[in-house]
Amino acid sequence: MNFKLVSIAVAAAFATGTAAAQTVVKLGHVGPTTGGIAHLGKDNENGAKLAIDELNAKGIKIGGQAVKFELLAEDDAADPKQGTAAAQKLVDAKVAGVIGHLNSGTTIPASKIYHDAGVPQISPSATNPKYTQQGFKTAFRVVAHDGQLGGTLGRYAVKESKATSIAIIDDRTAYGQGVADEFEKAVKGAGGKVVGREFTNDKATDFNAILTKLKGAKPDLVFYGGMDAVAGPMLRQMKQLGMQVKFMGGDGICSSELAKLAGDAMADGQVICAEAGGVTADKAKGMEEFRDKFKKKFGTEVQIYAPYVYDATMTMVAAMQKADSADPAKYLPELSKISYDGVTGKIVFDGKGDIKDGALTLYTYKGGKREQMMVVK
Ligand code: ABU
Repeated sequence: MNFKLVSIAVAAAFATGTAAAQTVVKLGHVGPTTGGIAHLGKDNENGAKLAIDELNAKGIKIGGQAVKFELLAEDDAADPKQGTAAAQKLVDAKVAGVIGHLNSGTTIPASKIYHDAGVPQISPSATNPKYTQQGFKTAFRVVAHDGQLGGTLGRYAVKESKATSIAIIDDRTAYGQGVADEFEKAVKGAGGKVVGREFTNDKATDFNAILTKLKGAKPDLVFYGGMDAVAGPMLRQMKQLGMQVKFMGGDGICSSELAKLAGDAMADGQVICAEAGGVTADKAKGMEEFRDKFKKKFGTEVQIYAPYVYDATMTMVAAMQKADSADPAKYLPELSKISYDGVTGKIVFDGKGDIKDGALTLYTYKGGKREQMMVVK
């Protein structure tokens, strides 16, 4: 493809009569910045903004030219149709690469559009394995997938939490159903008993019917495959029904916001969730500094994936620097063999585009705050 992405912005220095040419490299970011999980979409978008601002402050040169990175941020509202529309818009705008999308349900259909246009895409948070199983050389992800998430949580529920009767609910999205299936498989593999399986949707607010049905099966642990915006009200309704049993979920519920969404319905230590990445002890200080920097700039705590978005953006640009080109055809081979030392750990991709040696972090909540339990590889 003839991908001439550069547009030249000339910053005229009128005082001296000299002019400095800057190559503008457009990078896309897509996440749901409206709707129920807008707080997560904004968290991701801010991770990209932070990276772009730092890259521009560094004064990077590519192909001998000073580069100005421009972020084209799109909202897909976590909706597959809006996701593909946003992807097409970014392709038409001739972005050099895309960071996103946030949800598996939008990332997977959008990945075909980026693939067909030859545009590299790194998802910082979509965990459905299918994303990197389509044979698209343009698709990468910097987090672990649902097989790892659901598998680890399922084994943990049986072996560490010692749950004997487990109920499962999912939101029927690509992510929610996928992670719940993996969890169920792992529970059964570890000798655990699933006493009920129900589903809802990612916009639901009333769970009384399914919770009442599950309550009859007397579970001592409920797993929810879905996002925090639904998990919070679900926890409230569980408490109202006198069902304050252990509650588990994947990365979609594992936000700072969950404590607010659940209000006083969440008892200390009741909820266990897993982020699909994790920093080992040697990286803890760097992550702490990142969180401080993020809070100072945006006035808000990191929700889940802002550091992964930041790293994904930096990784993409590191590949451009290695190729000395922002032309996707030229830097894509460098991206596939990159080794980037990020704030979230080392980013190296396997042959499918999945992160090699991906970690998970288990969290619980105490006093309304997310508290790290352990990092698992
Ligand atoms: N991984 C949780 C949220 C994003 C998704 O995979 O849909």
